[in-house]
Amino acid sequence: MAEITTDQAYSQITKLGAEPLWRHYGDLFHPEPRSAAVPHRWSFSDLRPYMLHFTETLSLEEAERRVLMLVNPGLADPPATVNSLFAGIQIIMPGETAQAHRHTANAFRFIIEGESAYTTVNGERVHMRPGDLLLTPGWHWHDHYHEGSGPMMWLDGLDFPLTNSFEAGFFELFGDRTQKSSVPDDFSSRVYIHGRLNPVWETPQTASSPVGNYPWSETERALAAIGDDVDGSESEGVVLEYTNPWTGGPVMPTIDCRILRLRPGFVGRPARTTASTILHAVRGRATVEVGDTTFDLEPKDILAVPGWARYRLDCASTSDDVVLFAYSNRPALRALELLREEALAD
Ligand code: 1HN
Repeated sequence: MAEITTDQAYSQITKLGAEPLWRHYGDLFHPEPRSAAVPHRWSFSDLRPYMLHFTETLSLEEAERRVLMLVNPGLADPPATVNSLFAGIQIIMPGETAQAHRHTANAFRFIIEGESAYTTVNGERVHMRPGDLLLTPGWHWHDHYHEGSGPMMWLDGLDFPLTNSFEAGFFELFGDRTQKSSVPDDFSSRVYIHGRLNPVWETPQTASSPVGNYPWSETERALAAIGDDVDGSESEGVVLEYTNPWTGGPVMPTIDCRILRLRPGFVGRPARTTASTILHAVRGRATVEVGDTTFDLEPKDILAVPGWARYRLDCASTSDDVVLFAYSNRPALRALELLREEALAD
């Protein structure tokens, strides 16, 4: 090679599509994870009037789904709520249908408000009430229908930031607007919800839980049965994971879902995890520190807790319980041997 200066060598390798690792090393390898996501709270009561506004101006024939995306200020493009996970709030009005489709992204809904809507998941009508957790695992057909009165709203959780980053996102319309019912209504929650009693005639079909709905009545019963004399976890109080009856593990391969009960006066021990988490306040008022910020969560608010951020949960009230719903990408990190979790000093 003819004599060239080092500056010329740098610019010429760039033209050849190469870069010197030694000039980028510190940007690529950090002693600890750095999350692009920031801690952030979305106020449900602030967003609710806009949800209602769009029910008047946008029909479900015009929108595939009437969803407000909760976009993390640090993760705008492509939009995500925390690393690998999405949160949105969906609204559907009486008589409306959200047409049948399927995608490789895993999804769930946690019901916030309203009754008498159902989602048809692979031919099974799954009815929803506030506090219910409904699953639509990847590549399951699903459409929503509201046969009740008043607005129906829920929190949508999806892992599409992950499926898209793997470049493994597929999407398909069913063709007909709705699926026909081909399975007894609420079949899966009737058959699979009994904990240690699983149906012997059924065989596992997918890595995800076969349960269409984890009803709030069962969740509430479990929390009540545990009672007040059990300590629970130092950081998260009485915390229960929704499980896949076939495996005892998470409900879907990339997302786990939990319910937390903080008793009045609970002061959590700080902790951190490489899992990125989204919290939703079901009942009561919680105070949550994430990194340097303290958030007062009102009922129905949603909070982004980025991976490896220090967090601490408090029950702000001394008379009422706090109940929080939490979902995270923990199962994906565990499968890749990237999960690290630790309690911190106060
Ligand atoms: C989706 O398909 C639903 O099926 C909800 O209800 C939210 C957000 C992004 C992409 C697809 C649904 C969604 C979504």
